[in-house]
Amino acid sequence: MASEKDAALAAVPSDSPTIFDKIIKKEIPANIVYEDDKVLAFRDIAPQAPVHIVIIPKVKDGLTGISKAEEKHYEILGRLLYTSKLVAKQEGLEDGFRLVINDGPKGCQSVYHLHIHLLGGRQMNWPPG
Ligand code: DGP
Repeated sequence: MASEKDAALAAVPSDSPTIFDKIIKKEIPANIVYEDDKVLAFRDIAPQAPVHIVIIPKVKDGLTGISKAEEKHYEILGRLLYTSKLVAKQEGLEDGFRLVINDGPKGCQSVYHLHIHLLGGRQMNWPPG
């Protein structure tokens, strides 16, 4: 099975629909842990920690990644961060957790629909690889 890095290097940055659109439309199954009218959070298919959740905007609006953010995205960016905190609490991560946003090939991004990774349930290391 290809590594996450291989997947990221093979991914073509574009604004085309991604696998996350299918998850949003419930066309493919996902283990959803939080949903409201603007944000969806579900367990990562390739978890890198005991808790690994992906938090996404339901409408991409050009946000293929954080590098494409514009002023019009202020509200949704805030909601995504705030939802990350809510989900961390829901998951019982009182002792700490990590939020990650990968961007572009060198940032190891493989899905071009902005997402925040919420990782927890183990001791994190620094610096990341
Ligand atoms: P990134 O490498 O930052 O673009 O993260 C994309 C993440 O999306 C990666 O950790 C694996 C996850 N992922 C990809 N496809 C699926 C899927 O079909 N279902 C779920 N639950 N997660 C997926």
